[in-house]
Amino acid sequence: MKAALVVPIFDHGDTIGAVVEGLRKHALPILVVDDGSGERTRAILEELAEDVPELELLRHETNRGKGAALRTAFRRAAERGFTHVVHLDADGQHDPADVPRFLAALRERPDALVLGRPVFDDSVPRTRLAARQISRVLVWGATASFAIADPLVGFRGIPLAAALGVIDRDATGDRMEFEPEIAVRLVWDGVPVRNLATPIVYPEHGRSHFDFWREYPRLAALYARLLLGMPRHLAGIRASRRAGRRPNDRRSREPVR
Ligand SMILES: Nc1nc2c(ncn2[C@@H]2O[C@H](COP(=O)(O)OP(=O)(O)O)[C@@H](O)[C@H]2O)c(=O)[nH]1
Ligand SMILES: [Mg+2]
Repeated sequence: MKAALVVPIFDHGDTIGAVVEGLRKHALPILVVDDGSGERTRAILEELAEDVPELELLRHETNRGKGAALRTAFRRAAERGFTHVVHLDADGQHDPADVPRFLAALRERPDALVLGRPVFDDSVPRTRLAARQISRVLVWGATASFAIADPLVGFRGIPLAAALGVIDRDATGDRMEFEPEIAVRLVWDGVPVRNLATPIVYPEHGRSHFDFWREYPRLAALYARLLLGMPRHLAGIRASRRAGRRPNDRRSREPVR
């Protein structure tokens, strides 16, 4: 396994420094995709790229969306010869100290998709939890399984060959709908899933670009498409269930620390 770390970023200049600092401890190449951030974040990223030799800065000139940024990162990582990436958010909601657990899970099952299973503290807004619950149930329907514990999580271990198989074949969404979509499509392709408990915090002054009214129609359309597509993919779903069986695996339910 040859792994790199990936961070998609849009205007999260205030938090990226600490995230990169946390990631450097793992001594792996870091790919940061600046998805058309404004001046301030752009300047911070340029400075970081100068200070951190193992950091490669990729840029979209205009904002194209988190899904588009992740696709850029996956393609670049594969081009550089990496077989796997671990990606996490730039806004400090994920704990870089958990990266080795994602790497260990990938090493143990190089063919599997490793998803964070969010462990929230009291900082999580109630409305977010409710929206997440709806997403989970819809994705359980679309995969006819409980393989995916949380389809919206942005802390993941990705087997690149399988992910490129999806993004080179299917026109996946550009924005926040990309993450649930690729997870479901990987399950449809027979890829087993491991869910790793990991903390997700909502910092007091945290800024989210998740605009409910902008994302909601996109997510609703995606879930409708996925639910309709499910019957055609039952064979793959069964294969992943046979190969994985991970959601019920005690190891995948272990608490963090
Ligand atoms: N590349 C890219 N990243 C984005 C975009 N919007 C958000 N992000 C990044 O995706 C991650 C999650 O976004 P965030 O706004 O925190 O959404 P939330 O955590 O779902 O509320 C962060 O690392 C953001 O910097 C976007 O349009 N493009
Ligand atoms: Mg966030």
